[in-house]
Amino acid sequence: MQKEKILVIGASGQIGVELTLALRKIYGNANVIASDMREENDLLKGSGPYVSLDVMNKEMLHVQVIRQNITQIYLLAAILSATGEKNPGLAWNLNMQGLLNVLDIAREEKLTKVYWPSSIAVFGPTSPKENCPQQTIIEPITVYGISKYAGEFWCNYFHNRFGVDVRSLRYPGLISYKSAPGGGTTDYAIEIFHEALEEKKYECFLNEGTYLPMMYMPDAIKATIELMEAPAEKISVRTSYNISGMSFSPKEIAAEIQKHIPDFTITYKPDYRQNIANSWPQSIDDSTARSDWGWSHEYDLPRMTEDMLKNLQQQ
Ligand code: NAD
Ligand code: AKB
Repeated sequence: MQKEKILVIGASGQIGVELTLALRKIYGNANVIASDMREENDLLKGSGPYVSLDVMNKEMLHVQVIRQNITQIYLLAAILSATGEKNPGLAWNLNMQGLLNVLDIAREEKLTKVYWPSSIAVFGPTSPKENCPQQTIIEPITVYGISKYAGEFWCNYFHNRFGVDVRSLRYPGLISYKSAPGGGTTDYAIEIFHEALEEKKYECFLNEGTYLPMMYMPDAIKATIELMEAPAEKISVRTSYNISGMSFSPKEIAAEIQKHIPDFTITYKPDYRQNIANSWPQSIDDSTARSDWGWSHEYDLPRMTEDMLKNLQQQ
């Protein structure tokens, strides 16, 4: 069997840090190369190789893939929804060209697998709000959502036309305590924990009733690894799979935190991110992922809240 050598691009980000550490446990530290445009995240230091890499520089990326005998790429470099609205051109360029560079190199070098995440941001105001299905009306209103939807079809195209084994998940908002979030609309659900512990109060940039699909990072890492390890014949979706963990509103997560910190208070001051959040579904139907490759989540709101507070207190 071919020995896998993995390149993680965007490894210093919110998902990248935890995914790199999880992959290193499975494939061995030396076989998972972390890379990013920014400096190596402290949590990665000493755990395995790191290279400085700009995914937009296709030539340098290609050189690294050949030099390091890379067989799989996990592409995590992207500009997320809220930051993307501040600089739509930049978001489109990075999110599209970065993916096309990786897919081209994967085809040329016959990589065994590629992972690229999409997002619930592909859905728009005309998609169903409740239990949004795998296949439905998809009319995103953010540049981030447009880039993710286009990216899904590029993945499908490279699979059908060139046989590239590229796999993808539409992550909901991800909640984690290890590394900071990178400029999304769902970031409030992380900020709220830090502020609850440090200030005992939080001013939320979404209004109290804004329900959004969310997932705790351990579930997201589990889903990613399970998808990538599933036999190819189990993968019926070559655009991107819906996956779901929990859904809650700012009011509900605040009430859950108050069970642990009774004097915590929340106020609401919606900004431009409210419009983005309003365009997304409130909950996701992930039955295709469940039946194709056995996906199931572990964390609900109470369990995630307890674990977040425990770990942040220890930090
Ligand atoms: P992040 O912003 O925390 O991390 C992205 C990393 O990419 C950063 O470390 C950044 O320095 C790096 N990067 C940016 N430009 C680069 C370039 N040109 N070359 C190399 N590296 C570059 O993002 P994240 O939250 O970890 O998200 C990772 C992926 O998952 C993205 O595709 C994102 O759209 C997707 N996703 C994230 C969430 C979430 O809630 N975090 C939800 C849905 C989808
Ligand atoms: C964001 O809010 O932009 C991300 C996402 C849901 O893709 N967390």
